[in-house]
Amino acid sequence: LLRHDLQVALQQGDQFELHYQPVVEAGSGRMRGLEALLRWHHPSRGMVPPGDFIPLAEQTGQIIPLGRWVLERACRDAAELLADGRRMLPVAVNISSLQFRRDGFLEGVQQALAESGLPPELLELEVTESVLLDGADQAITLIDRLKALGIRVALDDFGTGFSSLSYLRDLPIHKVKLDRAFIQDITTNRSNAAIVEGIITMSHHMDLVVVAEGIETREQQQDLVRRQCDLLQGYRFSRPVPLARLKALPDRLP
Ligand code: G
Ligand code: G
Ligand code: MN
Ligand code: NA
Repeated sequence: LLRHDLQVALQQGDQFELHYQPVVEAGSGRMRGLEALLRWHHPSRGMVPPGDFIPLAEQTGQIIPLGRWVLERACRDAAELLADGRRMLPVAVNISSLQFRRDGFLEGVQQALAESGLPPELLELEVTESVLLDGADQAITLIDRLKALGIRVALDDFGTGFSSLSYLRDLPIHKVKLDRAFIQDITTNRSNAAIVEGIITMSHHMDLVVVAEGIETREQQQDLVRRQCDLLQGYRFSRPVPLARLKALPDRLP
């Protein structure tokens, strides 16, 4: 049923919306980037969270047109922010592994950039380690090609799932995003604190930028500043918000 509804939504287009969550500089709270997060306003069920329909869209292949829509909209919105003149913020788009590995992905990205006029340096793609699933070499080649175009790639949800430390070494990525599972209890759980500290140190030695996700408290922020984390994201600074509300946020959060 949801599958059919998703098909209708894809044809109509106006049931989807992107919300944007700020990513801030750890110490100052200054806005340094955005992550685009997909929202589906279902005509009868109301808001369906992405966790409920992204896996379905991956199963049915609908993630391809859906992912394309997200990419195009995010590029247009970021170009609009740039044109407004007040802010030059890179926008990060979550890319499903299926979408990433599909023929023509790179061309689709280039097209979204060309149509929106967004400079490639302002687009970031968030992938998870599952892009390596069948064929690490292919993923590495693709990331290299994106990089050559000026597009950055971040490794999302790092530290959970099947993340291997060797991915940090082998993938030509720009940034690592620490999963919020490590952040939640960082001020009380010494093991999680040790893992976070280790990943930050290691990433910096590899010239990778580190983002911690799911920051909700001032204590968590202070802890991560002390551990030299570069960027932070979480409800402490802002929830994901529609573009209009994002535009109204101050440059410095919270
Ligand atoms: O706010 P949050 O509920 O938005 O997101 C839940 C999950 O859905 C996260 O893992 C996030 O990466 C994923 N997600 C959100 N938006 C998108 C999107 O546009 N594409 C893909 N592939 N995943 C997304
Ligand atoms: O997997 P990914 O990192 O793309 O998912 C981001 C998800 O995390 C989104 O669902 C977003 O709404 C959620 N999120 C962002 N900030 C916070 C936070 O501070 N606390 C919690 N619990 N969730 C958050
Ligand atoms: Mn993400
Ligand atoms: Na994440």
